[in-house]
Amino acid sequence: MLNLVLFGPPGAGKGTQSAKIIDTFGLIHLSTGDMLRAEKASGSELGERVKSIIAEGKLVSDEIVIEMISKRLDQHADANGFIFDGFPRTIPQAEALDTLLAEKGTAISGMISLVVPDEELVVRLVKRGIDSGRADDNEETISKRIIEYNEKTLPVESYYQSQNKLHRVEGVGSIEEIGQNIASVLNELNK
Ligand code: B4P
Repeated sequence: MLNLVLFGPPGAGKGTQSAKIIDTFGLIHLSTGDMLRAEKASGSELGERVKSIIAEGKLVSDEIVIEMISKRLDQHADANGFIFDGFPRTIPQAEALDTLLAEKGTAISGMISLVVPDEELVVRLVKRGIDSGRADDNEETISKRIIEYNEKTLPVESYYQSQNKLHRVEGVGSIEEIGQNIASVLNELNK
């Protein structure tokens, strides 16, 4: 199985690059951001609870996102592999993912960490906010998301580095070029 963690700050291009990778490598795409937005849109009780957390640029609780991922892994028991997009975002989430995969006799193959400077992230996300109307893509919330990322999420990169699974990829350039650089890493991991 090829199980990939696609990592990076908000707006690094995780969602954008996932779309390309799933087609090429036949992986199941699990994006906690997409799952949480679907909950919000459905008007469920969980959706109501996470709405204000996302609007404030904070992270949703580990318990909620781990439960969502666990359910999806069970639903796709016969998958070729998974791409985890925007998950894990904290060390407890990374530890929980290792446990869930070990229970299924598999493990993370590697982490791709997209490297993008803060100024570029703000430009991209403000533009997306204007184009798509996503409520958390405004300058104030974007700054809070970047602070939250630096405090709680960045340590996850070291977690995978200590397992010799970290692969940093330059996240500035054309979407195609970045996609090719990611594909070269995945081809190595898939051997
Ligand atoms: P996410 O949905 O994961 O959002 P993101 O980090 O903003 O997006 P991503 O990096 O995928 O950027 P994209 O490709 O779209 O999270 C949203 C919120 O959900 C979080 O703030 C948090 O509250 C909550 N959440 C999610 N997962 C959680 C978890 N595990 N634990 C707790 N809370 C969680 O790219 C952004 C823009 O850049 C796009 O407009 C794109 O077109 C553009 N772009 C992409 N690549 C480009 C390139 N090479 N050049 C120029 N522009 C590019």
